[in-house]
Formats: sequence, structure tokens, C-alpha cells
Amino acid sequence: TITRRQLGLSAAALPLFTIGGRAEAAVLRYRLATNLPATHPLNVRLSEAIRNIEHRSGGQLRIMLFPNSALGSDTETLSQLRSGAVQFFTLSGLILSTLVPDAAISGVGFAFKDYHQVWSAMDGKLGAHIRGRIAAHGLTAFDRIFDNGFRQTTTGTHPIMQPADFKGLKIRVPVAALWTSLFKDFGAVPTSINFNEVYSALQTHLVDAQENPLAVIETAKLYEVQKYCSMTNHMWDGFWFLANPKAFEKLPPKLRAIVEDEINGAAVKERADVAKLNDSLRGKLSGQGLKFNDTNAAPFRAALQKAGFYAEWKKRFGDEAWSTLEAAVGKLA
Ligand code: X2X
Repeated sequence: TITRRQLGLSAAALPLFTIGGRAEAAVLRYRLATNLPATHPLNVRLSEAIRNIEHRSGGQLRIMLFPNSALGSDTETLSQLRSGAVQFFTLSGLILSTLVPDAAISGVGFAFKDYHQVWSAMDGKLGAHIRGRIAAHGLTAFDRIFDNGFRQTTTGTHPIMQPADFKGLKIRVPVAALWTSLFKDFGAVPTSINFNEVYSALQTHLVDAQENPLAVIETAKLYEVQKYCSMTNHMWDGFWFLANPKAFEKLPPKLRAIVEDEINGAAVKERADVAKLNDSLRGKLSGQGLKFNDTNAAPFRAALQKAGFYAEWKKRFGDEAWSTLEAAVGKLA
């Protein structure tokens, strides 16, 4: 077998060798990591894109997909991406904010009212602003963000009907300051835990609650270790498709264009898949034993306002980023 080193992966140009008298470009093998189960539309659409890329590149680029945090937690995989051990990674903007503070702005509580607002902002000026900040911090983000969805709250103890129901609730949140701040301001007791440890954290009652879109609750089988699902719709979340810039720029321009075309195309298809799932899964999850309730956003939003959530985050993001968000969703604070 030929090692990566022998293939000359550090060289700018792709080395050529001869098979059956014909010059062939060496095969590049890149790793793509995600934190979601293989059955989630994110991974289904990425698998399709990978097959198309391999085909369109004449076998020149082989991408190996590692779903389910197979290479480590989000925190660990982000450092592998930065070092170049992993070449591609999908990551929530909020978790990315440990490196790129502005990337959390899409997760401000109750900012987006619906998907129309989400995609016009994220495919428009707000998304462009965030991608610019990501580039300034040394990573490449592709144009089309993948959907995670509007997040709902599950618990093993009681349904969340009104803000007071959050009081003292031990809830798992992803590793990001905005998430911790939001749930503290609801009166809950948030604990930062990477996604690969959420199922067991719920199972062992390290925490009693978590929050995620229905497509994640279903594919990660969180309904097995939770009783109630409250439709809180408290924030929208998406996954940036990130590349290690050195690895990406090593690809010849034609190959780069193929990768961008396929991955951005996969994101658009995945958005439709996730929207359909999040609309239809309530029935299926009810059948699996989750008890659902709807909530009214107004008192939850008022609780955040009263706790100073919007004022604090407006200050932290700064006027430029905040006004870009408000231009897309209306006045927040
Ligand atoms: O960690 C989570 O909860 C998840 C899967 O939604 C994210 O990646 C933010």
C-alpha cells in the first residue's frame, strides 16, 4: 500500500504515476467527521455527495465519512480539523463559537420565527458575515449551512409548559457560552456535555433534560431515555461544513469546485429532508412513548428579556453583527 507521505500530500501539485501506461493522478483520501448518527439526513446526503465527488473526480478524491463522533467529541474533532488530522467537519455555529465568537449569533433565543427567515439570513448577509469571521480564524466554511433545526426540550421529570418549569432543571447543553447563558436565564441548571455523551448522561441521570430538534431526538434514540417533549422552539441551529484550509487548497481548482458544488447541493437537499422529518416525527415519537406538549413562545421570550439575555448578547456580539441579525429577524433588544 502507498502511504499518504509517499503520495506527496504536502506538494502543491498532485503527483502523477502510471497505471497500465496511462498517467493517473494520485488518490487523495480525506476524512469527514460529523457528530450525528449515520441515519440522520445530514449523513445520508453527505454520503451521496461523497459518492458523486469520487465519481466526478475520476476517483481522485476519496472522502471517508466518520459519523457519530467516531473520531472523538466535537471539541476534540475541532482541534483535529485545525491541525489537519481531519480535513472536513460539520459543526454547529454555537459550538464553533469557542473559536469564532460571532458564529454563535444564529443561535440567539427566539431570533428566527420560521425557516424563511433562517435561510434568507444564513444564505444572505448574516451567513456571509459569519463565514468571513470563520475565515479570519483560519478555517474555511462552505456557503450553504446544513440544517439541524428548531430545538425542542425533552425531560425525564415533567413537561415544560411555562418558563417557571425550567427552574432548577438539570439540563444538558452543548459546549457553548450562549447555550449556558440562555438556560441560566430561564432559571435552569445547564451542564455542558458533548453530544457523544448525551445518551449516557440522560441514562445515568447525570442530567434530567436535554434539547434538540426532533430529527436528532429520533435518530439518536433519545426518546428511550426521556419521557416528555415540550415544543419550545427556543432556537434554530445549523451545521457549518468546515474544511481545513491547507488541505482544501491543496486540491486542484477543478476538484475544489466539484467538492463545493456537491456539498452545497447536499446541504440544500438535507434542509428539505430535515424540515419534512421535523414536521412528521411527532406522531412517530409519540408512538415510542414521548409525551408532547406545545408552548407559547411569548412568556419564554419575555423571561429572557427580563433576565437581560438580549442586552448581554447584543453587547457581546457588538453593534455590527447584532444589526445584521436584526435586519433579518426584526428588533430583538
Ligand atoms: O450537540 C447537539 O445537541 C447537537 C447534535 O444538536 C449539535 O451538534 C449542536
